[in-house]
Amino acid sequence: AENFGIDTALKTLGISDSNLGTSTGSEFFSSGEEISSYSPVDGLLIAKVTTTTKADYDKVMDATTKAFATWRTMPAPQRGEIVRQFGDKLREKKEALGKLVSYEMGKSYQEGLGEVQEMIDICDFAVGLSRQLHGLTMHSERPGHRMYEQYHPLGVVGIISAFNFPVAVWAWNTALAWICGDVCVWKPSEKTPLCGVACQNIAAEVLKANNLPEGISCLINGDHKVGEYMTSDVRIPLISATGSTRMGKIVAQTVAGRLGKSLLELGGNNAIIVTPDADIKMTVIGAVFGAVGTAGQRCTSTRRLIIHESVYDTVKDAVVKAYGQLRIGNPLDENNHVGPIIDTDAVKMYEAALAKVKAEGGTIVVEGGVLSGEGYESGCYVKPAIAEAKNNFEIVQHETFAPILYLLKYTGDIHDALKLQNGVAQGLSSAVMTNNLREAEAFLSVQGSDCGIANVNIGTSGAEIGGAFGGEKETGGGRESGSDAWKVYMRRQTNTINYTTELPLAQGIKFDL
Ligand code: UN1
Repeated sequence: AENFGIDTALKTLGISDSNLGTSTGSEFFSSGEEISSYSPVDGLLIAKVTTTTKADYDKVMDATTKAFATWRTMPAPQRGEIVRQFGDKLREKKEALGKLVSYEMGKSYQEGLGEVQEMIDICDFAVGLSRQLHGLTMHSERPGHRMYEQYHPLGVVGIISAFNFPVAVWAWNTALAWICGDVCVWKPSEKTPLCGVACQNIAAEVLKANNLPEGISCLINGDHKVGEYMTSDVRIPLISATGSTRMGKIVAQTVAGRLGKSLLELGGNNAIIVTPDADIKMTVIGAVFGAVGTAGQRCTSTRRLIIHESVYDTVKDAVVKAYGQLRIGNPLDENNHVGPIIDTDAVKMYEAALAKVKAEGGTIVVEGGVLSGEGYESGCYVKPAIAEAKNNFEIVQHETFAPILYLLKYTGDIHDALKLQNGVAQGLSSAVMTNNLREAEAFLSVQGSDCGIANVNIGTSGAEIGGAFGGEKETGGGRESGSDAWKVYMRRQTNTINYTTELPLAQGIKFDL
């Protein structure tokens, strides 16, 4: 169906009905079973992709290992030039790709465009970085010696990504890996395989135009069984995996079992602390976008509002009022704020979470529910809900990938709020809303938030690519994207050079022959 220009977008992205599957570059091949990609927007089949068999996978590994041998010898700034062209291609296809993200995954078109913008931003960042892969120079303790460190390409990077950011997370990894001299094998979520195909086509176009070998960017498809080919493969020194904590624990153990490196971006249970000194208007915007943006399916989605008792009713009323204005519907229609969640299994988890919070003694203040009728035929549209709860409820301790916001009340000072905020297993994103300098600094201090991301007067979601993205505890400890996150994609080498005719030993050790 011609749904807000989706057919044209599919054409622009080279998504046809036939033979989409495994790829080491421009051609697709596969002999595995088919995955059908249904849109949560209208429930219709978009296209089918074949899964990667072990034989297909070995073909991919042959191509990518071979590609690495040449790609790693290209000077980093020249690899940066390839990434620059890739960023330009993304600019050209931004609307089409944003539309596909919205249609296959269900987030609003605006957020789909935002996601592609994150890809463009990381390309720009990586281009600059391609001239800044610096190591340090140290002073040797020995005369006539020079000591320094350098960073070399690591090899094949295996990327496992989730449905909620079906294109950006791949780009964060790929753009950095490429300038670092690595080659990539990507397994996108089996819930958003066409986003994978579209990105692979864009990358392949650029690589081909530059006469680069097959295998610099590879695509494999399937569920965790296909992921396991990579996690257990000694030819892949780094696995970068985004997804649930459950998945991360399995990946971490498998990769550690062969002493490989893993970069993990797992679940969050993000809170905004609202203190007596909060700007209520800003709080409402941050909290509502954080809770209902991407229909509550970001790792950084706001799950808990920790509100001081003195402003509790004011904040609650304002947030409830804002929820009353939310329009739920086709995410390609820019009049809507909230699209569907990913599939009907996710709808069941949403319903179970609402039942659980009630059973544990919570009070629903904005009723949830599954929408039906015209425009909601896919069965994936749910109402964003709000419940008053306690931090120690089991369901509150748990990350439910759906638009459910828990209101928690605190008494006392910022440290009491921090106890609640840190009192969960996850440690991704956090925020405080306050105009009080002491509260803000306490929140950021050593006794403050234990998360990888801590914001003041900003919500929990919507991080910029320039910072390192990731979190602590059950979030997995990995850092992607900006700052010095590139270092994990390279191997570090310490070099000491003796330019004398003597061979003095370190630590002054005497060893005369
Ligand atoms: C994720 O949810 O997997 O900060 C990533 C944000 C986005 C990235 C989220 N820039 O919400």
